[in-house]
Amino acid sequence: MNLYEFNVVEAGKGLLIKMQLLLLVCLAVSASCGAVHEVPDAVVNFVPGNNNVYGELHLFRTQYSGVLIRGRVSGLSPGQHGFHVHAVGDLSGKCTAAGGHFNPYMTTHGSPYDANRHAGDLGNIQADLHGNADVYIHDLVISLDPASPAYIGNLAIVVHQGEDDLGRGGNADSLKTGNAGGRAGCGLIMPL
Ligand SMILES: [Cu+2]
Ligand SMILES: [Zn+2]
Repeated sequence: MNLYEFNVVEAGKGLLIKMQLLLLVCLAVSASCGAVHEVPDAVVNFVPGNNNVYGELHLFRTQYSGVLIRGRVSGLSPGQHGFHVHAVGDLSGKCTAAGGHFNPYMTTHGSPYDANRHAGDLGNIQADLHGNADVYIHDLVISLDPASPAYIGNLAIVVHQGEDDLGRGGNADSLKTGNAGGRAGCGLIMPL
């Protein structure tokens, strides 16, 4: 083959290798590559409650149902922190105006993996020694579809000072709040 033909063949090989690499990166980054578009469907900016919490979350509608939440919450104490969607999109009074857990199906409090859970029950997020919690949650109960009873647009996300016991605390409050304690910070779920 002449030099031109050689270059075409090599260029083709290069492209194939690039495509294979892209596929590998795609698989490595996310098991659901392609299911999630990069422009978020909603964002949350945290404001302080009882702690000087800050941070930003991006929320994505996922392909069939549910919501992917990813981002970082900072200004927490190290350890586990209850993390919920609350029923009222009002952050005033150090997050107390956000009301109780978002509960459109009138159930008891639980873990995200329980059949009996508030729609807003997203479990705990883990803060490191610097007080930063990286969040990556794919929940199938909450929704960013305005037609769903579990639509969370314009509601609030609250991060608590303590750990959510996920309904296993053995007392009445465990089945209401998870005994997650005060409200460290909160943010409005703003649809884009
Ligand atoms: Cu809460
Ligand atoms: Zn709850």
